[in-house]
Amino acid sequence: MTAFPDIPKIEYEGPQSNNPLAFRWYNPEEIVEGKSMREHLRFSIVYWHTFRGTGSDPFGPGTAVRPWDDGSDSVANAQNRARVAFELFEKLQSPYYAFHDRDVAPEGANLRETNANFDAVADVLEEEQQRSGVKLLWGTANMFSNPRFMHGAATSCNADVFAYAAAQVKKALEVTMRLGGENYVFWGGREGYQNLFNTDMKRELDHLGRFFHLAVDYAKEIGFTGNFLIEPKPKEPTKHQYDSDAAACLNFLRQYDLMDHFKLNIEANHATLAGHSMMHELDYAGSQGALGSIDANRGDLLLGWDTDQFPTDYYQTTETMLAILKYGGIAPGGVNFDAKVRRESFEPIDLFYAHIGGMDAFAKGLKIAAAIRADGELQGLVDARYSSWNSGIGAKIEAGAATFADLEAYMLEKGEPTANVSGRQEMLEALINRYLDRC
Ligand code: XLS
Ligand code: CA
Ligand code: CA
Repeated sequence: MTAFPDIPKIEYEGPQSNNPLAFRWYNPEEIVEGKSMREHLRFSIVYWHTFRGTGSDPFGPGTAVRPWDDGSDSVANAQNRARVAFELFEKLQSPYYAFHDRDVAPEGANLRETNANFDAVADVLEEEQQRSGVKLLWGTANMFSNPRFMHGAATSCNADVFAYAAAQVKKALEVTMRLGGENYVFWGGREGYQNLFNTDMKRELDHLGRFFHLAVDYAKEIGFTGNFLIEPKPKEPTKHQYDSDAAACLNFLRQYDLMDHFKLNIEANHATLAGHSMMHELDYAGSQGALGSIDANRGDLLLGWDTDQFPTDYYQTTETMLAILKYGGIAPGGVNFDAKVRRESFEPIDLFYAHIGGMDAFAKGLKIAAAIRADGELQGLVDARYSSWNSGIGAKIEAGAATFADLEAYMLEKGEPTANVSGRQEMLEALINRYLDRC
């Protein structure tokens, strides 16, 4: 039984290919900076958009045609869907996938039944992982869709909801560990507020800190050694999410003494919603040793919400790969396509076109970034820009060996700073384009 009878395994055909069912840039075995593209990019496909997305929007119902799905909430349908998912992962040569607990298995009448459903589908996921060699990049718990989470999960005003969320994460961690998941993600779906008049922010933040400590303790207890990742997002569904951007997350982790246990999962569309670029968020996290993984997608310049579109812009993938290479790679994280096909792209084959385009855009971004690094021209200009810090007064300040009084004495003697030099922004932007042209 195949769900995609007309779609072959997607192979690399090179940049000249006109075949939309072939890779033009993603050549898994190709070596870049001493590692294969497969190892650099660690692509992952998400279960939620690709297998549970229907194309519905606030103005109309789903449009997606998914012949393998009987539309029911049965465990049998979920198990069958899991087998179809692995056919797609394999055909796209994706080494990883990621899921929420509720994407893969339906909720039952109570927590006990829900957990049993999850186990029954995890049996199939385990079997399919073993058969295909596709691995789990990360698991997570959906603590935002069910109405019980209307006020949040760990930050709910209702203590019972905190307890339910704890039980849910406990189970999701167990299943993630059973499936060899290399990371576990916390995206604070409704961990924020709509209105401060009814919100005790301090108490909610304390509860969130407590929740993460409980997760760390339980991971230790069961021997889960994967990375814990927090995924920043500034808003949607709440007007303010506590994990609003990389800086807010890192401040929170420090405040609650969690820095040793968490890194960040940076998503492109969330960065732009926060008023930052993806490169900014990656640099912010990376410079503090907290870059864990990325959710690869993009927003739309003209739409102010989380559109989760597939990344196709070479400029953005180049920026992203420059940051990833700068911080020594993304493993054990990956490039996870948290992206969905548009409502109008309703046929199964669109799932393939979308991922191929995204994978190619990242492979090309990797090649461009590696070429920029190999020539060293960009880095040379940055190094020169900061050269005043390498000796003399700059080196003294960096070493912590200069007081305010020393600096005053230095400047009284010198009179005026050495003349500034141009930042050369336009020249550098043209330089980046040169590499985009040539790769
Ligand atoms: C939603 C988030 C979500 C997380 C996983 O905006 O991107 O999908 O990645 O819960
Ligand atoms: Ca995401
Ligand atoms: Ca998103």
